[in-house]
Amino acid sequence: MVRPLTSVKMLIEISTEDVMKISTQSKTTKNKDQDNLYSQPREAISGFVFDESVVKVFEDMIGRSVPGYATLLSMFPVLTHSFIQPDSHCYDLGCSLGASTLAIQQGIKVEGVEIIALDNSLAMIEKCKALTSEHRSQAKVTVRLADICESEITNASLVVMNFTMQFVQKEAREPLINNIYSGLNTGGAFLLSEKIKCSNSMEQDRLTTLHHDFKKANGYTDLEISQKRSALENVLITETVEQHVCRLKEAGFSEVLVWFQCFNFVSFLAIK
Ligand code: GEK
Repeated sequence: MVRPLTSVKMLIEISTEDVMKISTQSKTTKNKDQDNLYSQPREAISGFVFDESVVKVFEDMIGRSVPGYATLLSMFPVLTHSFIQPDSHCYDLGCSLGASTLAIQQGIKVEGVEIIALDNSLAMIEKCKALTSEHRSQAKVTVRLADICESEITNASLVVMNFTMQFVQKEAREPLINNIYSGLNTGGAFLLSEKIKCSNSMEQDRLTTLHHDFKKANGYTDLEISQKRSALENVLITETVEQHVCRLKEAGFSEVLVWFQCFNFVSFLAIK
C-alpha cells in the first residue's frame, strides 16, 4: 500500500523506488511481463498500436525505453501538489496504466479533488481501472475510455499529458492545447512530457545515440530497437522544444518552462 504523505518534507522523500512500486505493487503486475515484442525478425513492420500485447508488457516497455521515466514520475507529487485546488479536477490525458494518476494522487492534500484519467485504448483502460482501484486515496479517481481530442476539460487545476501528445495528429495538437487552456482554472498547471527532436542535426544524432545506448543498457538488442523504431515511424511524431514552447505561449499560458530533461525526453510546466 502506498503510504500517506502528510507534509512537503515527506513529499520530497518519495524515491524512484517508491514510484516504481506505485505501478508494481498490485497483484496483477507483481510478475512484470518482459517486453520482447520486437525481438524476432518480422517480415513487415506495421504501425505501433496500444493493443493487448503492448498493454501486457507496457510497464516493462516504458521503463526500459523512456530515459528518466521513474525519476520524472517521482517528482510529480512535489511538482503538482501546490497547483491542485480544492473541489477541482485533475486530468491524466493518455493515462495508460495510470502511473501518472497514482503519482499525482500522492501529492493531493485538499478535499473534493477528482482525478479523471482518459485513454483511447480499451485494453489500457481495463487494466488501469484494476490497478488504480487497488490504491486508496483522498482524491476520487475516474478512469474512462475516451479520445482526448474530443473530451471536455472543466474546472481543472492540473492537466497532465505524460508522453501522449506525441501520438496525437499534428493538426489536432493546437486545438487540444487550446481546449486544455480554456478548461484550466487561473493558476492551474499543465504538465506536458514529450520525446523531442532537435533542429540541429548534430544534437539530434547525439541524443538519438544516447537514447539507443540507454535502450541497449536496458537489454534491448539492435534488432528490437530498429524494428520498434520502424513501428513508431509515422505514429510517434516529435517536435522541437521551441515548437512546444511557442504553441503553449500562443495558447495563453503565462509561464512556460522546461523542468526536466533526460536525453531527448523533456517535460514542460505551463501555468495559466
Ligand atoms: C504514463 N501517460 O505512464 N486519446 C486518448 N489516449 C490516447 C490518444 C488519444 N487521442 N492517443 C494516444 N493515447 C502514461 C504513458 S503512453 C506513452 C502514456 C508511450 C494514449 C495511448 O493509448 C497510450 O496509452 C498513451 O496515450 C501514450 O505516464 O507509450 O510512450
